[in-house]
Amino acid sequence: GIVAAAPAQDLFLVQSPNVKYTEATIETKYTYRTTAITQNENGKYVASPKETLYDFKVDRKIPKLGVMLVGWGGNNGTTVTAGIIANKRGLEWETKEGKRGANYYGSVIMSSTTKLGTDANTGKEINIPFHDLLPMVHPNDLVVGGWDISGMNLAEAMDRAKVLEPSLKQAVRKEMATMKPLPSIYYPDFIAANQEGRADNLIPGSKACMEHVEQIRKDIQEFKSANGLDKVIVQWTANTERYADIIEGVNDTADNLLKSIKEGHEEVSPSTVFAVACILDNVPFINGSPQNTFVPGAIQLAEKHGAFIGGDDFKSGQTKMKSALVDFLINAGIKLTSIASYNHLGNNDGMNLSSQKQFRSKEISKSNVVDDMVAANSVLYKEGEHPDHTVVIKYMPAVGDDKRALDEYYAEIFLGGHQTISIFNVCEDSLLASPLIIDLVLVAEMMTRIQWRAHNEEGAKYAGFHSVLSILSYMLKAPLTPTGTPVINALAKQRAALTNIFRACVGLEPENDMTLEHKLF
Ligand code: NAI
Ligand code: DG6
Repeated sequence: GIVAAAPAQDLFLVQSPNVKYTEATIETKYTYRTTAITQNENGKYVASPKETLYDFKVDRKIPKLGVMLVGWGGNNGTTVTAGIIANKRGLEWETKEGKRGANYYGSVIMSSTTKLGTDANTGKEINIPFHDLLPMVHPNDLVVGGWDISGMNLAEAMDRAKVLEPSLKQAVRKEMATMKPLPSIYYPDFIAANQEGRADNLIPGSKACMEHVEQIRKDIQEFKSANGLDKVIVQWTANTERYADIIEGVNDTADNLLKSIKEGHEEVSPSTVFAVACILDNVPFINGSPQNTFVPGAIQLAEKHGAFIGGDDFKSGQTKMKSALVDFLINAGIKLTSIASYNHLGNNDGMNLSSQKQFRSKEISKSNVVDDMVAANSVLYKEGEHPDHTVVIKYMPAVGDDKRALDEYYAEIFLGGHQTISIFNVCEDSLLASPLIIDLVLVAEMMTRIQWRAHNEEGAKYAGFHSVLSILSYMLKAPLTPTGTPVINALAKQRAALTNIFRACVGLEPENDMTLEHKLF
């Protein structure tokens, strides 16, 4: 292997003729193996193993990173901020169940492991924290900021959220009280009318305009320089908006979208204005809510600027279970025939979703999450056949942030029998979503430091991944993918894509569970 510089801070080193470490980079020559299918004249599939050679280059310098949340004063915004402070300070606090300490449970990057390989002597699996696969930012080092239409400081907003234990709140209160969201843009028609009461921290103007775009760009630049940051990532964790109509000449192309913002067209949403501001400055923008922020014009603009975008809608509790369970059922050859998904919650998100247009955005993102698994099984489902699927959300103030999700999965088994699975899932919503916010930031940032090129192209320049970061799918209910490419909802596949792309960047084969070493001797 060509080891130019031992990776002192790294947990492992790859010794291979295809991997080269320099002070600044990890460079790999990677063979991507797929199977190309054609059909011959008899209609028979012909499967041909295919190899494509890529070069990957990883920038090893970990930047000082900032994250700006739109909706910083909300339940997710305050919870993730308090969580990072608690971890940074290694806090412990008393609860009725005894002492609890800060952790990053629920973060796939911080709290899950991945198999590095097999011990050459003992044959045992060696697993390492996911975070150690590549030189990633540590969440304790994140600088958090953001905007909110509500001007409450983060300590008061954390009380309003009713998520954290009083003893934990007490420990972070002083620092949180110094944090105040920047004023934001508020176009009342896009979120529920019941949100009006908290809109007291506003940039003037109630429809899209270039001044709003420019103000957001300025806010990001100022945050960056005030905190001495190398990079910023922006995430929408503000209220779910209604869908924007897609109108020819308005938001269908990048130029039309920019023109519509200039002209103050009423169909441009606040989240799209934030996305455009970020795209223009190459700041990665991730949408954690279900609305169609990324209208075709926004996607085209991102592609033009080579800016990273990702979305939509955090996949935290009920849907994460669904995308694991349905994957299991259908891959077990069990014919799922219906899913009834009901949930009630009592936080501000629930109140916003009690309004029909905003609920509709959520209903759409929660409903399409099994399509790929169904379509992949032509033994169980005929062309166009689909399990019944219904999604109900009710606002129930008493349960606060502790959403109750009740799901019934009804399936057909052997010889006309039935399997009925009933799930009662208490999802502490913001405690499930906060680690996803962190994962999205860490992965999106990492992707800004990975480049690729076709291996055999003489003098070819390295390029970044496609603007639409579908690698973020694991954390999202309705993954945005490059136009015309498949959407993968199955949780296991999403995790495999994330793991194996990261492995490829250090020259390791995809994780496989063949364990032939334990079977062929
Ligand atoms: P929340 O209602 O507590 O927080 C949203 C915040 O956004 C509020 O403080 C509100 O004042 C602010 N806001 C609204 N419009 C704004 C704008 N234009 N600019 C800046 N701030 C604005 O809601 P929560 O629970 O924090 O959830 C946030 C979003 O994440 C919701 O859209 C929710 O549907 C979505 N989500 C939440 C998940 C969870 O498990 N908690 C999972 C999936 C998605
Ligand atoms: C009720 O469904 C409110 C929603 O905002 C969810 O809590 C959120 O989208 C998380 O959904 P899920 O299905 O991933 O638990």
